[in-house]
Amino acid sequence: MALLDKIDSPQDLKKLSLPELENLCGEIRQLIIQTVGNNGGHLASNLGVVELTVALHYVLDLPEDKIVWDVGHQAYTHKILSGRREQIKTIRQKDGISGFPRPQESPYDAFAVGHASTSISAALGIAKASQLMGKDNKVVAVIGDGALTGGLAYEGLNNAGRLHRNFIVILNDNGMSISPNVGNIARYLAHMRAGQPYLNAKGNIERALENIPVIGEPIQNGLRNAKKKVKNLIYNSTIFEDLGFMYYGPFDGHDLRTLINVLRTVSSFSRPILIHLHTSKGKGYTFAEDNPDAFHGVPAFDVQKGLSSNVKGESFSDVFGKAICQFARQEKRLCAITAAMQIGTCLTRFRQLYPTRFFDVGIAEEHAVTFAGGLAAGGMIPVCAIYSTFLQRGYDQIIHDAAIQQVKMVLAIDRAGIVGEDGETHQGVFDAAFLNGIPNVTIYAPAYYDELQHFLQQAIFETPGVSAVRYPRGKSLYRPNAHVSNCKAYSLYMESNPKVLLITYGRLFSFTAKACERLHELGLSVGVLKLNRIKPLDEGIFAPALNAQAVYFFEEGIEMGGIGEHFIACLMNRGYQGRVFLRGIGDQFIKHASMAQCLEELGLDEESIYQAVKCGEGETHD
Ligand SMILES: Cc1ncc(C[n+]2csc(CCOP(=O)(O)OP(=O)(O)O)c2C)c(N)n1
Repeated sequence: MALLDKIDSPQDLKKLSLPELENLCGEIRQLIIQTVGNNGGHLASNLGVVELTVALHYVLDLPEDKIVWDVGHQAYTHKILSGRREQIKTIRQKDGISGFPRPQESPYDAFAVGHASTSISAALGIAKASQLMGKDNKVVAVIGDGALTGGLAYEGLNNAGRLHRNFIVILNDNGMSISPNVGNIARYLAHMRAGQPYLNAKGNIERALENIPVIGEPIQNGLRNAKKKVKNLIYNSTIFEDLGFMYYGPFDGHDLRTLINVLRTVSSFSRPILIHLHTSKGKGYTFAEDNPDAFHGVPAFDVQKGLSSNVKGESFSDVFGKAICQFARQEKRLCAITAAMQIGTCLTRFRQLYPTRFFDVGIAEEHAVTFAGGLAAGGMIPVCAIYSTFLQRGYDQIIHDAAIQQVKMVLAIDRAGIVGEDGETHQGVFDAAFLNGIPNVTIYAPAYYDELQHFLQQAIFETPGVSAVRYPRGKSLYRPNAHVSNCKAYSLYMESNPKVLLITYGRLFSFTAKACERLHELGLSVGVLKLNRIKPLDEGIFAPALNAQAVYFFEEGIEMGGIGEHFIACLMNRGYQGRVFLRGIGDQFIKHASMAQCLEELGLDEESIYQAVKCGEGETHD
């Protein structure tokens, strides 16, 4: 890593020649591949923006100038070049650096990110603030073609087009979201990239750049002329120009020389600019180039062997994917909707079997929910499979376009609870609380695969209104032999009328049950109430709690407004006088670490649950 060892800040980069910069890109790629091989993370997207990031760091004056990365999953090169080269080996690990930009981590990270399509709006706000404060720094938003399928991106473009200052949006177009990109904007971009007239025009642009050794006015003219040719040959104008941007591209996003020249040139324009780059996801690592969707986000893997070395095993998402195919065979009105997460939510098989009833709507969770509302109003039974964290985007839609409509739809909420390494922006810890207050919504919280299948079936075939079935990331955990789930609204484990009642739902049942077994061995009268339907709470649920001397509620979700708080309020309303203890997630965001480490830190692992009850027990009994 001869060159990279010398780069401690973007200033060091500026000392390198173009060939050195090109070699540096190779070194960065190796470091990223090795790091993701060791730690897991987002590989293909990062390999696609190495040259772009080097060019940005080379041309801009960071951290005075600002780069806002969309999603932020592609910012590894940015981290490596901005003083975090050594720390990159700790990425996504407990106490290490985050897998996404975080201003708390570095002044080079302009905006915290993890969810898609925010970059243009955030960068516009930063640019406007600079303008109001009399600064003339450059502000750049880097957005992928996938993130450009999200409505927020257009809200940003719509407003940014009116700006009277330099404002650069870089469209990193690789034709891929996680899976191949969808929708007509994707087709439009593909047409711009690959159409015959474009190739001629692209040749002209590249020739213009090739032939002009100096930076500045001549290149500007070359770009303008080439752009006019593109315009005249194919379009009256591009959508971006209609929105008030000067459009330049498409350029080869791996051609460092072109990138540097184009960036230098447009940096002097006092207008919003959109630079369209064509990049390859996974560039430089054959396994990822051949299979960019599989290498989008990966667990640790053997760099020499690729992903084949990983044996994954069944997960909740797999079980959902199989179950929904089975139900679709029985029920012809059943539709499945994903917001660009076909692979993650395991809907690939459904797409193959029922292509007309499958909808990948792009990174558009708001649309997904409202579209589902429309499908339901039209007589279909939609199932929206969305990760808990991304469903936050669709909150008003759940209220306004689903619950108020009194239509029947199912929200299959994947990654509900702690997700681990993706960290703050991705933890699925809000959904139970934010859904709990919405009328006409039923929420199921299965802890095991058969329960997921059962409650999904119930939601699809029986429950009226909006049903949410929420299930965690990964595999099902410990299941006590003696506990036979009856798939009712709740079940009791160990003792049906214990003095100490532990209450929980979802994955935490596994830990709570184990803790309960250990407490039982100490001779305590203790049992677990497992909630399967967390909204509405069944009246029968309160009887064992009212009889207990102490009630402990453990929740893998936020405490404030959560199910535990609601349960305890219900208990108090019924005159409960015993001791109550609630442990959920307090007023904080949960940083990246493994799922187990996060749960331990939150006091929601088996040992912490055991200790909490063991220590509190003496006060209430004897
Ligand atoms: C609101 C939201 N929904 C879903 C995701 C999951 N997600 C992360 S990256 C990604 C694809 C992004 O594609 P693109 O913007 O083209 O970037 P690329 O990875 O291709 O470089 C998706 C769907 C997300 N981060 N945010």
